[in-house]
Amino acid sequence: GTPIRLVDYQVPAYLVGQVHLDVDLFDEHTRVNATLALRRHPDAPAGADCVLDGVGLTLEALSVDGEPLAEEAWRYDGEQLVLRGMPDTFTLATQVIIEPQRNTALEGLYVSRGMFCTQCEAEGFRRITFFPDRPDVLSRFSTTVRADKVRFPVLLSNGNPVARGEEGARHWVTWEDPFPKPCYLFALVAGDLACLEERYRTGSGREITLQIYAEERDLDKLDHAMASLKAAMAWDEQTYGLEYDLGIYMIVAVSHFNMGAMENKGLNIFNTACVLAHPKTTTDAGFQRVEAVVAHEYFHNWSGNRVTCRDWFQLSLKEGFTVFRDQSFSADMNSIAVKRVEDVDMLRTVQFPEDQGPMAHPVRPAEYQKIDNFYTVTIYEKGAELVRMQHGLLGPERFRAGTDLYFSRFDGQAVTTDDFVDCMAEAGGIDLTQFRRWYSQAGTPRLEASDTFADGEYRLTLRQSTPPTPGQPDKLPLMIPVKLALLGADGAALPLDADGNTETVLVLTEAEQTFAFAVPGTQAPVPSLLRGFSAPVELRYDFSPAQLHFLLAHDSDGYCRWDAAQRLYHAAVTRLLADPSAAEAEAAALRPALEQVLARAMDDPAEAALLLTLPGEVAIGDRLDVLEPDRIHAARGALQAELGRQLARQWWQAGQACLTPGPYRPSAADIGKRSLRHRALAYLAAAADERVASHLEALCRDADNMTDQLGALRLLVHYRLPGAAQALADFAARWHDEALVMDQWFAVQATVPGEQTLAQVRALLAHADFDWRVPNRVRGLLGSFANGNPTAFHAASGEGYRLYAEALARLDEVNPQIAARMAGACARLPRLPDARREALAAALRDVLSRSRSANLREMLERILA
Ligand code: DPP
Ligand code: ZN
Repeated sequence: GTPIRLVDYQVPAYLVGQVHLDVDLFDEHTRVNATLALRRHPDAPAGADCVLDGVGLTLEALSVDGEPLAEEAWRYDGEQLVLRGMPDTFTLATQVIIEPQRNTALEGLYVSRGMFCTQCEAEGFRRITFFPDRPDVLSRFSTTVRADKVRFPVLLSNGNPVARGEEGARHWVTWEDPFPKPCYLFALVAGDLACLEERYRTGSGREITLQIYAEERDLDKLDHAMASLKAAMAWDEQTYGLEYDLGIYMIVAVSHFNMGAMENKGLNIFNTACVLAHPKTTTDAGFQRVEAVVAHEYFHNWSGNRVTCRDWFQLSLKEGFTVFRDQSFSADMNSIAVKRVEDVDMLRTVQFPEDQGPMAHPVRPAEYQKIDNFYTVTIYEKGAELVRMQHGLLGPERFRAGTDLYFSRFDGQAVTTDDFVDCMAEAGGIDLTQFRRWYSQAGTPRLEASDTFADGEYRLTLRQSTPPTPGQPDKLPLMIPVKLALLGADGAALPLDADGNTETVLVLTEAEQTFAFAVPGTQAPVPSLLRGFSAPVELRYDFSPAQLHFLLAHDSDGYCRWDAAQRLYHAAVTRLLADPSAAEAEAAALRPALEQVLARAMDDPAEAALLLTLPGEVAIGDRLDVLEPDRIHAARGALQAELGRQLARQWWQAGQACLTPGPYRPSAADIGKRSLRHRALAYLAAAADERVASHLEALCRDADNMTDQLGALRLLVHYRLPGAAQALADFAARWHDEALVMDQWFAVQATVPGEQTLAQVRALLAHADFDWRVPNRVRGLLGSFANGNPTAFHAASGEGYRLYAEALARLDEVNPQIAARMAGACARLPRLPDARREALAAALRDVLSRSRSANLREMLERILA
């Protein structure tokens, strides 16, 4: 297809001031009447056509200033409506028919379990009515929703309800949103919904009504989202000085949803997986996800809605910043160190591979075919790292001055990432010219560090380089903040300057630079590098095992402790790949480090659990030149089993010490304990400890919460322990009415290591509870299979690839966005060894030849390029 390019950006020919929508919902179709007040953009060329987007609309009526339009003055090709010879200002009225009941792509207006709902970001609004569907057209919306009053008692849209009425069996409500917004923030809901309603008083004393809507059966699963929303509102007032701006804030839970959630003005629509939470059905990870996503969407009210994006190349303007905000919020609500490690782990295991493969793109891309394909970890998580680096360079006070400037200067406007960086540079009084390259240059920078110590001087040399990425062969040096401490023999950080500071930020701007420090004594210090993961780079430094053990024991930086442990584990697994018989010796060598972590584990069980987690099979594979999933599985498994055996007593003790008596609470403290306990049980399961199977069976059967039940189930099934089959059957019998729990049941089975799982995945695809139209179910089965089961997905027979390719083709007919997203799991193709690469390429070429959607085609073309 033809790409859309950033350099081609032009202002829209016409803007829309006021828009009124009248949406009449029926069983077979929906009629949408739209009235748009259009005016020519002051900077648009005179005489330019008025172009409105509209995909798959059946046009029933069209008038300009109340008069039907002559045939030759307009044309509609199924995607765009072009009006010729229009005056500078005019009113356009259109009437169209759409069919939400048949909309399985879940873009625009659709039906989920009998409820009408919308998803308009990025380009769904054009499937509802004719409109300039681009984020730089900001309009004031009023919306009338009409439907059967018995089946759809709740009728919602953005803003405030201003009028309502009845007409026989039907009723209607009119909503008005006082804030001009781009149409991607439009939302509409009609359904038979229950509601949890509470109040929140802002810092300035305004009372806000908070409503969370869900199906009646889920009403008891809304308390956590409500508490999270209030916490987020208070946090944003305190941290950024930002208050909510309407009198009402609504969230609606929807079962069929392509994304996690959507920040529509005043009316967020959420995937049930990101809003429903109950101890019986939701894991600790689920509770934390709800807290994070509720906050994320709330924070968008300012970073996204009040100040929005000029065009979709600027997507990270709102997403990178808002992820940074939600990460900071979650850190404050739980643990700063633990949250940082979790975020870094995800960045390194998911974003780095994206940045090193065929999908690599800058945080501000230069071109795309389907913007839906660019809701990526690079735009979101790497984008957040760019904001975090600016926060680090400015310090908290000047960063806040920068955000104040940004929100006041651009309130009500659609702007660019450059505008954001301008505010930071201005408020921070620093030159960020070179820093901007982070936005335009793709790829993960490599940072090589080497050092010398002589005559009381420690010299650290840093070299940077960024490998080529598609379309960007040559890279320029970036501005890289490297936070550093030097640890003395006793493990304490040495003073680095006359003021006695023990931590500093080296700002690397050249390809290579050397930094010198006076260090008393005769012993070389141990460098604590890239503290807090101060830049999203791959750090290479030739740490000795002794240095890593030392950092793990003494470094006061949580990220550096964790990174030291990860380096030790990677090294051990790498040696085991060469000599599989050495598991016992490798485990014995790691043992002192693990024992020392376990000895002080109760100080911070959550951190201990992270320190005790071996890198996953996928992450190990990503470090190797040749992917050998079976050998990786065997090597990692042998190490885990040996550690389980050699430390069995300590694992049982840790599990015991981490019991959380009393009712389940999703507090950071209890979550940490459960996480360490399950880590310990995983080692014991790997070791096939003689008591572990019955312990897990009992936990899976009797626990009062989903974290314990599901954790136990996964270990039973993945380690093929006695009782696994029965536990799976019992679990399904117990939870078959809870869709979100069953998603996990599918995922557990799809991730059992080994080629024999392929038959199981095929069986599950044919299971009565599998549904191609429910993205959560598709992700649960197919997503976890392809992303989390390397031994099956990459089976030497090529069968995993064929199965997956068939599924992509099938999915593409139902939901192109999800099909394209799932295709991302194949992006490691260029790194596969010959036979596998050919097998996957052949399977994908076959899908490409049949693919109907531009979404899936763009992904496959990039991967196969
Ligand atoms: N709803 C998605 C998010 O919040 C897209 N904006 O990230
Ligand atoms: Zn977002």
